[in-house]
Amino acid sequence: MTDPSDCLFCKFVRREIEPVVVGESDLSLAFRDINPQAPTHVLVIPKRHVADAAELTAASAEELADVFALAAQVAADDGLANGYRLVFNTGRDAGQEVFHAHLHLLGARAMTWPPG
Ligand code: DGP
Repeated sequence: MTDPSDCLFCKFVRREIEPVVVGESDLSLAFRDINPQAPTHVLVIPKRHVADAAELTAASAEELADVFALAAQVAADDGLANGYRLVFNTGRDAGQEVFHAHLHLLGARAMTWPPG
């Protein structure tokens, strides 16, 4: 497991490194992805360190719900009235690279299905 003191996204939460923050609650933080795959590409994370969506779900329904609520708030703020995509890459086969759970919010372009 990643040590929270070494975790990039924990450093964002502690503001040791400043991401481009677009939303925040007591439990969650939303910031723009450094390598955007859509005009809107935001990552929403629980402030507490958990590795992935499965761990987040097992740990706290409140924190899980808060991540989704903040994503909906950011989508509304970004004017994504025509829709958007929410993705938790969970584990290496899914392409997860950062092992602090994060919900991708993608929007402002038409999406294709299935994802690669
Ligand atoms: P995933 O593959 O699901 O683990 O997605 C990790 C995402 O994290 C990826 O879309 C790029 C993003 N990311 C990685 N490093 C940084 C960073 O330093 N700043 C920001 N804002 N995003 C980052």
